[in-house]
Amino acid sequence: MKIALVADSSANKHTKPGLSVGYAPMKIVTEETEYIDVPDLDVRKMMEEMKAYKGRSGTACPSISDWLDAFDDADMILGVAITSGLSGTYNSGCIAAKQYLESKPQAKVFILDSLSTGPEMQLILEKYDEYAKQGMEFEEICAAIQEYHKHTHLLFSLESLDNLVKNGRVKPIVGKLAGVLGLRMVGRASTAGTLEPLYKGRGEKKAIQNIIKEMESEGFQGGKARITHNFNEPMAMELKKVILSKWPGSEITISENTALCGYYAEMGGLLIGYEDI
Ligand code: X90
Repeated sequence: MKIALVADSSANKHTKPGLSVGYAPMKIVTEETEYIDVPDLDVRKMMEEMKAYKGRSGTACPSISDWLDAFDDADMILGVAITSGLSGTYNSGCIAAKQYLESKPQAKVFILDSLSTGPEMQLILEKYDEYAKQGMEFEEICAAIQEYHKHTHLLFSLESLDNLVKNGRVKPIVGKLAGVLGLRMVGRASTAGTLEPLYKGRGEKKAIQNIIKEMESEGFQGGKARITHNFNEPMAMELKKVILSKWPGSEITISENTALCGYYAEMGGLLIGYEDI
């Protein structure tokens, strides 16, 4: 039986060896260019071009046929989508699933609404992979992943919320907090799958302290943490170091955001997904 792990590209390219994911690409669009969030897109070049670009820009969720391509004719499809609170991606994934089942009624498809994005989706994909490798049945996997999802979280640290505000993903008043040079906002994915500001402070050091404080109060106990960043490896490494000194034995990876998270988290932005088990 062929099993496919699928996600939209906001999950970012997965770096775990042996884990293969079919990505339904999101798009970043300007009045002149369309960047498709595929694994080999040059994200730095895109960010530089966007910085120089003065016109309007936005994003688009994967189409139904993008999802169907990612399903790859598999018999069991285990998927995860960016929060339905901010994107139509989950909805298009569900329509794709319905169409897929019409043409392949014996297949099994489940797509989880992550109520989050990026590195929290990586944790979900890794867990699907574990379940699939253990030979668990489809129904068992669906129940277990929803249970696991209750124990995963997303925090972020952003220097600018301009693209989120411009695209109506946060209220302008929230965006203003991070508008001042050197100020960083630390926030989390709310239970409704929207962006919830928690702290603002000057500099990366303060942001890291706030992230640690939040991880502790949400019950992190030295399990997995997945850090993704926008060309800010020093901050990611520092955060990893601080987590390890407080919770030795934590299993932490660092990787780069691809285009969708890159566009919204903006230069220097950092996301962290972690589990509280
Ligand atoms: O459908 C589309 O066009 C995509 C819209 C995506 C909007 C939000 C992307 C957020 C990316 C920024 C910080 C994390 C916020 C998490 C809130 C749940 C990353």
